[in-house]
Amino acid sequence: MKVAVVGATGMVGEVMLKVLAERNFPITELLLVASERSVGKKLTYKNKEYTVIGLADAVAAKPQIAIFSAGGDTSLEWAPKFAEAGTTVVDNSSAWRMDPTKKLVVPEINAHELTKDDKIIANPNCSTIQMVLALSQLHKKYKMKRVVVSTYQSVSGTGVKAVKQLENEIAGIDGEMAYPYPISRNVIPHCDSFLENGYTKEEMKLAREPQKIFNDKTFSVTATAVRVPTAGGHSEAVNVQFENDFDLADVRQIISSTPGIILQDNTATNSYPMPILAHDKDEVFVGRLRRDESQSNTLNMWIVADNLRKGAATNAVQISEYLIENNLV
Ligand code: A2P
Ligand code: 11C
Repeated sequence: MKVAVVGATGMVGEVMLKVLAERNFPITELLLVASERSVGKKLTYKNKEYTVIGLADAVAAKPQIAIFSAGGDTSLEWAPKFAEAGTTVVDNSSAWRMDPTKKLVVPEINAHELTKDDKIIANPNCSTIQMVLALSQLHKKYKMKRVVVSTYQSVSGTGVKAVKQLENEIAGIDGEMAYPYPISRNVIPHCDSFLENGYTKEEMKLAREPQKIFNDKTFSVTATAVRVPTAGGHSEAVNVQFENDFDLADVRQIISSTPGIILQDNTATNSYPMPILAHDKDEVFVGRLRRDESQSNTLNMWIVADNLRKGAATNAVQISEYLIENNLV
């Protein structure tokens, strides 16, 4: 496969290269692409040095797959140009997610919907991916009615500047601020920008993307997204009300047999998911499973995943693997 990684110099791009190498992705030719600022820069993949190229050169090279993580504007402008040249784009930005002509894919849930005609495929938001994966098999069995989610999101979701802000604050160094307030020793109820309805964009992604991924509008989601001073992963407290009653032992069994999920739920040994345990892992970790005693058919759970891995790079690479395995590129 001739593969382009667009945004290769970025934070997700770096993890993308790591994941592609770890999974031994079948690459015959690799194109590392970034903005004009980075053209000529050297990057390493599997101990080999590559020179960063620009987008126009990458389109002309006609890769079979281009994995994008270069921001929404770059995707809006360039993904169609790659698609026109015959390349299948797997896009990590929010640019195409809610476009009704594009599929929004978490491979374990809906990759079977993909066809050869899907030339631009959207990767969901990181906090959406871990939540829907944890809920997918429970939804199948018990049918979700309403989800209330509160997130505790890692600074790595904002980018390099935010990671640096946290590091500087911990070290007592004055530096550039990614957030309007200090993040060390603080939590900020503000992920991405505010919308007219009073929610943030991140909260609306959590509310809207799951319905598209499950192709089901019969349930609703409401979210509060909060930034916390952690770097290794996003955590989520999820309260889910089902149409049907469930058995907690059965819930545990379903969660532990869902591909891509690890059940970490033993209060006797203080075993529960945390960002320090999920960091650099591809799986989604689920724990603190308990019945909501205030309402019927309702479950409380705690979900953690590395937002740069399953929340971004790993999911995009898994989509690309599915395309190859099923002769869709
Ligand atoms: P560059 O390093 O040249 O700016 P991050 O999310 O960590 O900021 O990374 C964003 C990635 O997207 C980087 O690889 C960045 O390249 C790339 N990028 C940003 N703007 C453009 C653009 N206009 N064209 C191509 N790549 C872009
Ligand atoms: C965050 N979820 O942690 C964001 C980062 O729509 O892909 C990714 C934004 C997106 O702030």
